[in-house]
Amino acid sequence: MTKKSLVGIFALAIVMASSCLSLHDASAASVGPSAYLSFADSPFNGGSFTYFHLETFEDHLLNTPGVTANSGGVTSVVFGPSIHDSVDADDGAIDGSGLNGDSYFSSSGGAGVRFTFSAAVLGSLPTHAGMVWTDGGGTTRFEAFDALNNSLGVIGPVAIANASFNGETDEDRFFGWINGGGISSILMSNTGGGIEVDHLQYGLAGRTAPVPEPASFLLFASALVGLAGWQLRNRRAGLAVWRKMK
Ligand SMILES: [Ca+2]
Ligand SMILES: [Ca+2]
Ligand SMILES: [Ca+2]
Ligand SMILES: [Ca+2]
Repeated sequence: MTKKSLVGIFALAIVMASSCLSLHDASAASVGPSAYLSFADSPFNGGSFTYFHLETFEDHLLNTPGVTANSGGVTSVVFGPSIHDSVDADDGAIDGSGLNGDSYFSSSGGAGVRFTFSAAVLGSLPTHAGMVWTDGGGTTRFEAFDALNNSLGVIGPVAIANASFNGETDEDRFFGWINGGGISSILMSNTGGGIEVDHLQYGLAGRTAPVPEPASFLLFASALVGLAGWQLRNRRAGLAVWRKMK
């Protein structure tokens, strides 16, 4: 093995190792905020997905597969039977009010609500994830995280909240992210009062097989380095034998 090819193997190993440490796909992009009165307004509506889940909370449960929340609960359960701020269409009529639908509520808007996805349950982390902010105070902020839990970026803070907490839907906005390398969680917060969100949605697009885990990339890269080292040792041993024979 020549010195040149050894350098090549080392370079390849470094590229492979570094590619697994950065799981931000070149096509990664934020989506929104955009006005949202029904799923027809979703930027993800009509996309081609291997799987796609939409949680409207109209069954009063957070029970779409492979997702958990770090705080709060379904509004009708943790807040009470009235003053819900659902996505407008969920009560059967786009009429400027979400009072008769259900949503997801947490009492600390500042801490926000983080939804975390399970690759084990879903087969692969979603490449598309988002939710609709429906109520709260102050300014609103959305953040998404990649497969290694590094931030993909932040949308906002944006001033979208009106001064009322009575189910109005003209303030409701969709926030989301797309990342080919997978999204592990999304976090929504606002600076005043509680927070209410709805239409949590997430899907896998653009690939059908799971992305190899970082560990296997590292294993492959270190195997290449090991092979290069073995070749180098063999070459030196060969040279020593050849010199002795001379
Ligand atoms: Ca709803
Ligand atoms: Ca309505
Ligand atoms: Ca609202
Ligand atoms: Ca409001």
